[in-house]
Amino acid sequence: MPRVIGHLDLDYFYAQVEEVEKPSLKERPVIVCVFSGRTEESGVVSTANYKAREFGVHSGMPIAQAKKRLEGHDSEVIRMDHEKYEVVSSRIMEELERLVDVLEPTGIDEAFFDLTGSTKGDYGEARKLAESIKDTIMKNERLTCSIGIGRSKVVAKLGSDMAKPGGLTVISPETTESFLAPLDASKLYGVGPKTTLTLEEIGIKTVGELAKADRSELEKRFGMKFGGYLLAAATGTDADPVVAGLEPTQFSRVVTLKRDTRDPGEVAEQLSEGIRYIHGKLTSSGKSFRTVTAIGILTDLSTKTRSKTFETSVSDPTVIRETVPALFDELSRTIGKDFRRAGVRISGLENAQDQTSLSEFLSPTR
Ligand code: DCP
Ligand code: CA
Ligand code: CA
Repeated sequence: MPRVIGHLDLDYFYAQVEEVEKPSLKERPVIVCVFSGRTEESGVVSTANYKAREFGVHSGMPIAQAKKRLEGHDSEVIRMDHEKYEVVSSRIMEELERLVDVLEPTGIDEAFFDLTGSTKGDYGEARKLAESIKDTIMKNERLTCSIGIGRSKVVAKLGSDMAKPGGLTVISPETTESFLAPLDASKLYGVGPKTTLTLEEIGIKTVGELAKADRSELEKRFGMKFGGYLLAAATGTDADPVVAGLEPTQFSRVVTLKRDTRDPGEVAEQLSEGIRYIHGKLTSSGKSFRTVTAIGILTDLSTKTRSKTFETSVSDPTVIRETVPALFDELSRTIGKDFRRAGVRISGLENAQDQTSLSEFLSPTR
């Protein structure tokens, strides 16, 4: 049975999350930026929506340069809010985990998955499943993504790259060779500028040419391991399995407050449901935790945190409810500004084999 491997990548992720929060942005060029703080404009573009990309703006570009390119085009500059994207990302990953046989997240906005078992190697079935995954993400999060399906990770990744934005590329085992052959070898996962140059030196430009290359020649140039990988990648026979994602290391929830406030009680109250969600995650995963963090996003959109770490790991989730107001109380005293958004994170997760009794964490350390 051929393997059925998928790769999913969310489109212009940070910027698309911002568009969902403020739909009028969809009509305008948007750049999400990381400000270094040195001068008002210093920093880089983290990502840009496709409207902004039309003007040549891209990830990693200095903010000043991006602004120049977007001058007169009614663009929006947004400060990167990593917590926010993390929260959306973990929700999507959890949902995906239910929809596929095995999920291997490889970044904040992407994951490999395996559908071999549930499709019994049927690529028509795989197409339907991939479409329903796209529909689910659209329905739940209003976000578009790109998916590639193929018989190996390398092929699946090429498929999702090619499908960008918003598409689906299904490369069945029968069409893999003809799909790969005309592509530039530099498109293959793991083939950077240096490898591309060396390949060109031995007369290889396309994946088809690489697939026909002499194994010993590749091994001589690139070493046994990477040489072998190149040949496998070029023939769509790289055998790397999809490995279930790492154990979660944290659970978090961030909400936008009904009104800006610095009252810890009011903040804790509005985080009630988020805390309940975290309780649920703790119980269902059988984890205990060491650290509770209060996350405050202020009216100037800066993020401030305050945490408390317990000496022993805690499995009683009511501790979160007790700790959060105190942490927000401390936070609000130091910042002198209102919170616009607020969140809770628990981390230092461990498997809760032995239940820690309440008395054991009554003397917390900082
Ligand atoms: N990112 C970043 N700095 C970079 C590249 C990316 O901060 N140099 C962040 C912002 C992106 C996210 O990581 O939204 C995901 O990166 P991708 O490379 O997948 O790029 P995008 O999702 O933004 O766009 P695409 O539609 O091309 O996938
Ligand atoms: Ca992406
Ligand atoms: Ca990505």
